[in-house]
Amino acid sequence: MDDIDPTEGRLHRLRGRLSRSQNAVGRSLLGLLGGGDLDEDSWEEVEDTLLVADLGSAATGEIVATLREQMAVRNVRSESEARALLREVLIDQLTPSFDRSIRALPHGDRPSVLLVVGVNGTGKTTTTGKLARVLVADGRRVVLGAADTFRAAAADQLQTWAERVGADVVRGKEGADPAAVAFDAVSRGIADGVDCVLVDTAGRLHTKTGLMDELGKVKRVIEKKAPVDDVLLVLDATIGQNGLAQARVFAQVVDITGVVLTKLDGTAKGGIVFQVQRELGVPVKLVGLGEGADDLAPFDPAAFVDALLG
Ligand SMILES: Nc1nc2c(ncn2[C@@H]2O[C@H](COP(=O)(O)OP(=O)(O)O)[C@@H](O)[C@H]2O)c(=O)[nH]1
Ligand SMILES: [Mg+2]
Repeated sequence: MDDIDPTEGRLHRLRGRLSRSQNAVGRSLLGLLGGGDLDEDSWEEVEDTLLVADLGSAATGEIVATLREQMAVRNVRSESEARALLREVLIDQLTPSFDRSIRALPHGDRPSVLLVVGVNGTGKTTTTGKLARVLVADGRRVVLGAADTFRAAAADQLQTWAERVGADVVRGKEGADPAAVAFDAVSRGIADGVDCVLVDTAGRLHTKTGLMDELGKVKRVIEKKAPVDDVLLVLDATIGQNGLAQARVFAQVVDITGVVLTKLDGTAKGGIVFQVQRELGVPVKLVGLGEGADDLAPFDPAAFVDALLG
């Protein structure tokens, strides 16, 4: 079985990767703000930089307003003063007070249940596998439910992840009812007395009503057995604004409790984090920073902003 990297300090280890992709935003912002006393054109450029980085108009508007006010109030004149102010304003926009813990602790005689949802190819199965590793490394016993029954390959993919860390997988036949597989996985988790059941689901287009209804059913059927503690929506950071439209629909169908933003290693625009949290009112809990088995990190606003500013 695999050795698993300690989860402690992971974000820090992965920070180099994040900052490489994010640096452009930080550099241009600090370049503009660094000298203090900006003219209107420069403020417009600050605004454009934030918009291009996918922060969205609402967050951008607030950030620019606060920066304008505070640059004057604090009489910011140097790059280090500008950096300190910008850091503070950006962290504040990310709502540091959100509870970002993964609700993977068992309840007395019942395991916790986590449901992983999202559009096809965003990284649901990979994230489920990576998360299982983190939990196993933390000493938890985990069962994985392969409720993506559209293709046998999907369950095989999850099974490979599970075997690498010694977790059990519950799967159904190709084409089986995903809700039934999810129910079986939770039943198994209860019978085996594990700490946590992670249910991977099939990717579905948020525009397909039938598939979205099916997802709602998966959740309801699980709840006949045990409450769902965390519903994690997996969003691909590289698709920017589109992720937001997806997020809205998923949130309506299954009550998202947290977001996993994958492929942050592949974009210079991490700004979608700001928009998603703002729109859904739920925290980004985890970020995917690569294809490696241990490239999943807890989201931390301060560390993220530090990476953003380079
Ligand atoms: N670069 C990068 N690739 C990722 C990340 N997360 C997932 N992937 C890749 O995205 C592809 C689709 O992942 P998969 O988990 O099968 O998506 P699913 O259809 O949502 O289950 C795979 O090639 C993964 O290796 C990430 O954080 N960074
Ligand atoms: Mg999958």
